[in-house]
Amino acid sequence: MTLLIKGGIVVTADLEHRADVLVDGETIVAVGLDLDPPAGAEIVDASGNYVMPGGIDPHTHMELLFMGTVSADDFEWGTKAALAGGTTTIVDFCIPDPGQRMPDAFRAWEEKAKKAAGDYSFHLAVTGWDEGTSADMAEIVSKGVNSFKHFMAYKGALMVDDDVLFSSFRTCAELGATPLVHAENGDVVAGLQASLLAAGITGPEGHALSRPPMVEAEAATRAIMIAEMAGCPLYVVHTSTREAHEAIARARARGLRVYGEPLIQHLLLDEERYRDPDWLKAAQCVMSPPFRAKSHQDSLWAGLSAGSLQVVATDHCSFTNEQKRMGMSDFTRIPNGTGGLQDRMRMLWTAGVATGRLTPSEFVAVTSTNAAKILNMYPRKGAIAPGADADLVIWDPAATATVSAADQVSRIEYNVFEGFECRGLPAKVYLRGGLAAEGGQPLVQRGTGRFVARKPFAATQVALKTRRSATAPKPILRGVH
Ligand code: DUC
Ligand code: ZN
Ligand code: ZN
Ligand code: ZN
Repeated sequence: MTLLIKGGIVVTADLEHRADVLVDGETIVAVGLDLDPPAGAEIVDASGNYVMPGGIDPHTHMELLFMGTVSADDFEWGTKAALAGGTTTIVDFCIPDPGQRMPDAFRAWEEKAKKAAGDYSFHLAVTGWDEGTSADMAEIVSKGVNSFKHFMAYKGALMVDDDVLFSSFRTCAELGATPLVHAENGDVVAGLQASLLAAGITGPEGHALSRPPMVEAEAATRAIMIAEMAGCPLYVVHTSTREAHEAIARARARGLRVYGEPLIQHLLLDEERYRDPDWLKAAQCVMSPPFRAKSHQDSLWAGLSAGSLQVVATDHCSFTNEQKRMGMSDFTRIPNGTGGLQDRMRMLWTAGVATGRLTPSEFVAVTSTNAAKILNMYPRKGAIAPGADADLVIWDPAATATVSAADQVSRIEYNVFEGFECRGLPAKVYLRGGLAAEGGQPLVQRGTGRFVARKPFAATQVALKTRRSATAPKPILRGVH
C-alpha cells in the first residue's frame, strides 16, 4: 500500500519545510516538494497542517504491580490512549517482582505487551544485586534493551542503595547501556513519612511534604557523581525541580552525557492540587515526585528550550478512584501515579508552542526525536526520512478541544488535566504506514504493536584518570548533541 501525504509542513527536530511524504508499506521512501503519486497511491491532504514524527513516550507503566495493586491501563488501553494523542511508541518499565530474575521478568513483559496496539520497547529495572546480575543484564541487552532503571526511593520495595547503583552503572558502562534513575532519597522520604503520620498528617498534602525538592536534588546529584565515577551516561527520569535540573545542566556543561526528562504533569500542574478539600481529587494527583511549587515550572520550561532537558514524558501509571481510596487514612498507601499518554502532546503544544515558549522543531525534539536518539532507536523512530518507520502525525495547529475524562481512552474515571483548553491536536496518526488514530479515536486493534529492539551503544567504560587527563583524546562515545 502506498500513501502520499501532500501539502503539509514537515517538521523535524532540525527544520520546518514544505514537503510531501511518500510511504510504501511501513516505511517512508521519499520526502520532497511536489512528489508525484505512484499509481494507486492513497493521497492525504495535509495542507494547513504540520506533519511530524510519531511521538515517543520514554516512560510508562502498563499493568504494573505497584504499591499493592496493578496499574489500570494495560498495554492495549495505554497504547490506544497513546495513539489517540499522537504517540506511536512507548518505552515501558519492566520491573521484576520480588525475587524474580530479570530474564523471567522480561518474558512476562513480552507476554503482557502482546496486547499492545502501538509500538513499544522496554527498560529493565535493577532492583537488587547478586553474583548473577551482571550476566542477567548482558542477557537483557542481547534481547534488545539498552537501558536499566534504578529506584533510589520506595524503601523496602524497589529501592537500591549506592552499592547497587555503582555496580550496575559500571556494568552499564561495559555493556554500552544507559542507566536511568528515579532520583529521590528514599531514606529521607521514609523518615519524613513517619514523622508526618506521627503528627497526624494523613491526607494527600502529606505526600508532597514527605518528598520536598531537596530529596530529589540530592539523589540526582549523587547519581550523577556515581555515574561519572563509573564512566557511564545517566538519564534522570521525571526531573521535577529547579535544583535537579541545575545539577543536570552543570554536569552537561562539564561534558557528561546526563539527560533530564520533565513530565508534562510537572510542567503544568502544581502542589496546590494536594490541598484540594476534595480528598479524591487530591489523591488523583498523587504521584512521585509530587507536583511542585510553580517556580519550578519556569526552570523546566527553560531547560527544554535551552536543551539542558531533553525529553517530555508522562510516567503514565494510572489508578482508578477505587485504587486511590486504598490510601484514605494514610497518604503513604495512595498508589502513586497519574495518566497522561493521550494528553502529553496536545498539552505541550498548547502550553509550549501555541504560547511561543517552544518552536515546532523543539516540540518534535522533546516529544520524539531526542528520546529516539538517547535510547538508540533513531532514525528508525523519531525521524521523517527515507528508511524510517512511517510513524507520522498530521498535526492541526488550529483544532481545539477541552480535556475531559468523559472522552478519554484510558480506563480510569478522571483526568488530572480535566477542563484544560487545548489548541493544536493530532488530526491523523499513522503507525508504520497504517492509519492508527483519527480525531482522537484509536483505530487499530490490540496486537498491532511491535517490539522495538534497541542495540547497545559502544561501551562507555573509560577510566576516571583517562577522562580527566588533558592530553588523552576525549573518546567520542555516542548519541545526542
Ligand atoms: N512514580 C509514580 O508516580 N508512579 C510509578 C512509579 C513512580 O516512580
Ligand atoms: Zn541534529
Ligand atoms: Zn519514578
Ligand atoms: Zn515511572
